[in-house]
Amino acid sequence: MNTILVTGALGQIGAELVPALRTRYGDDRVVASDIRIAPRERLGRNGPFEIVDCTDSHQLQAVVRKYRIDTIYHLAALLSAVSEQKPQVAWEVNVGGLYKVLEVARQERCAVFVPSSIGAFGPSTPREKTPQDTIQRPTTMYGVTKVTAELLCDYYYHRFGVDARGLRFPGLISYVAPPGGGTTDYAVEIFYAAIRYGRYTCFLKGDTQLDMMYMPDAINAAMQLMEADPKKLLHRNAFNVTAMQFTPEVLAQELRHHLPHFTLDYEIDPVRQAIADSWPRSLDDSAARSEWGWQPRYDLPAMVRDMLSKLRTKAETH
Ligand code: NAD
Ligand code: AKB
Repeated sequence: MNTILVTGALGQIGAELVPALRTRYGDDRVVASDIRIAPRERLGRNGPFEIVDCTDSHQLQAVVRKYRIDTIYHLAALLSAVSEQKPQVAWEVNVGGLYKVLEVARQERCAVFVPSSIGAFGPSTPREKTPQDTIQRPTTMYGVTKVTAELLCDYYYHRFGVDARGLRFPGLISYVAPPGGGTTDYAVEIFYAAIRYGRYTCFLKGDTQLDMMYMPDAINAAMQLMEADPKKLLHRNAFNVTAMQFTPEVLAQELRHHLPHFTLDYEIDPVRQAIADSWPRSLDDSAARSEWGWQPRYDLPAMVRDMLSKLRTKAETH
């Protein structure tokens, strides 16, 4: 029976992963944790919540022992744009924190889920249909930490037998919690602005194509990988996964099917544009499909339809 700790649980992914894990395994078997205090209406209500700084091994170990944790979903990290603003902190949290988590997992015999990102690739990586195994020379601190994290997870599996698994997520689109400071955040902000103001000013150029995924698919992917038969996993860690590719212009066109007067203009942020220009335009996720049956449910039209409907319901109930 799984007893799970989620670090960074108050972020964009954790806000939806924790309820999904609690539905599957039971409220008391999923301990949400973050360096911040949970807002009253959020995760603490239906199950345990603990303050845990992932860079503090004593805090990690105490919680793992207190609840007899056997699986850690390690979400605590700084995203790409914030990592460029604070590269030293990004290294400390993204690499230092992961190292502490893997050490506790080794000592307490836990499995670990670690999300990587399309940010683990760089300008010398093939940008179209980026293969599972290819050149990884990222030029951002976020990317440097993600490649390091992928290597550390592989090392802990091969050297110590820690069952560390992971996915390279594309940009994630969701309506429960706001994104935490990434390059793909425009693809979430645009929905709030479209509904509220009928217009959005985008910080990436209109023809910047990136891989994207709707959050329900991302949550399913993480849980499905952690439940996958280990004998079938040739890679185990850092699987490419994707669901759709679009540019800001293409997303705006799709939004106009529902909001015909929506307008999009641009104020380019050179830092985030440079990050986006160094990332793949599309991923090849055939290894995930063949090794553990990955298949997304939402394409662009289905995602846009569902986002607009969920955000309208959210606006009516607040
Ligand atoms: P987020 O920024 O929304 O949330 C991260 C959470 O970590 C925050 O709640 C923050 O308070 C917490 N945190 C920060 N420092 C901490 C520390 N020292 N100890 C404990 N908690 C700390 O991030 P997210 O979008 O939920 O992403 C989670 C993971 O998924 C990250 O590894 C990220 O790189 C990866 N990822 C996310 C996306 C995406 O589009 N959201 C895409 C690819 C990969
Ligand atoms: C970011 O833009 O930093 C994240 C990611 C793709 O890793 N959304």
